[in-house]
Amino acid sequence: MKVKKYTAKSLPEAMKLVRADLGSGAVILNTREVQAGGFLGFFTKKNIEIFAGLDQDIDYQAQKKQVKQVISEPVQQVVQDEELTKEIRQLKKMVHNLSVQNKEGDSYPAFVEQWRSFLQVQEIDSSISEELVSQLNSKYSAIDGPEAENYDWNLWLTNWLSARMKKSDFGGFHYETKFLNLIGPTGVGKTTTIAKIGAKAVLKDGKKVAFITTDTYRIAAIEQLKTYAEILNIPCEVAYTAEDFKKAKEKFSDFDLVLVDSAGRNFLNRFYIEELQRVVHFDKDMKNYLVLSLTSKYKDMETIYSQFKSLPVHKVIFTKKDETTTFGAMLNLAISHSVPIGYITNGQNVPDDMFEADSEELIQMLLKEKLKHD
Ligand SMILES: Nc1nc2c(ncn2[C@@H]2O[C@H](COP(=O)(O)OP(=O)(O)OP(=O)(O)O)[C@@H](O)[C@H]2O)c(=O)[nH]1
Ligand SMILES: [Mg+2]
Repeated sequence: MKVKKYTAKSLPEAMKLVRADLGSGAVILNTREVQAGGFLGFFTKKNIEIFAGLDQDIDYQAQKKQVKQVISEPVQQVVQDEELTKEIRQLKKMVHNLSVQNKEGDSYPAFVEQWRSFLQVQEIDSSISEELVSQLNSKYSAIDGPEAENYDWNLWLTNWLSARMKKSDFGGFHYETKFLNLIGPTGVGKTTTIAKIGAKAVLKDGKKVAFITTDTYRIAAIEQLKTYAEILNIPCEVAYTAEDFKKAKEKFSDFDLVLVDSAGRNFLNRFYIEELQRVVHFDKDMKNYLVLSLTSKYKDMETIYSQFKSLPVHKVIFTKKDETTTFGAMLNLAISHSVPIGYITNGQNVPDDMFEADSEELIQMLLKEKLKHD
């Protein structure tokens, strides 16, 4: 490139000189103010100096011609547009597959990152999700290309999660023992769920059912269970002491199912578990179902589960599915602690808003949320 210097009194004037000399293809490289004339620093004038050049590698005339041609040849324009669209599509795909840096510094394609962020939003425990995402990444890299777009990733994830769950004991209570005890934190829906299970046993299965409540902490709690008992026309005993509890058990020894309600307490505190054990005799003819609300935090659920583990907990019931869109906790407990899930409740209506849990269905509940996430 040839570079020339132009000096004028003002910038517009200097630009005029450049344009006249080099034409509209001129490139301005630098402009500066300079002092001109004067005597001993007095009476000086300000001038503008422009350094400009003409890049001879760029054939402006040829470019002009090209533009004219494109305008005068619409067919060629269409071809060019199609090529451009193709290029944009390719670029989009490249961006889609572009690697992004994750927190741990590992690098996954955007497709895998999307799943990773979804699993995080769903509160899948990192001990599970990291392994899942790493294997998903291996699978994705192995397939690669357009086939990856059509691959049934939902099925792949279903199989992966399903293989890690202890499925043998999923589902509801099938009269394997006489006594079913529901325990869990305050307000999760223990009493309502007892009413739902009791109603199903009486109305659908035609069983002889009774209630025992050890929740003498609140008067209203006794009334609540007694009301359900009256509606179902079944007996209900209140056990204030271990002796009362033993007597009630004996009284209902020829019943098909005895549902035991208990007071909701802050079971993060072990004291309340010991308090419960003072009244309820947790022997082997009793199944203990831990009731947890899906609206709670997984870490708290895990702590409560660990506190109760020694009873032991035979199954978990998850309540209030209708009040959340986050289902990771269910899968975390089922996978990390091999806890079978008995029922899921999804509303306040007795007895309708409850269904028996099935491992495949739990996974589908999670995957349905992926559609909303994308
Ligand atoms: N949205 C929704 N609400 C529920 C569900 N199950 C129970 N509930 C409501 O949760 C509230 C508490 O239910 P309870 O059955 O009294 O809970 P609890 O665990 O026995 O409570 P405490 O005995 O006080 O610890 C009530 O308003 C129920 O109607 C459910 O699946 N979904
Ligand atoms: Mg209750």
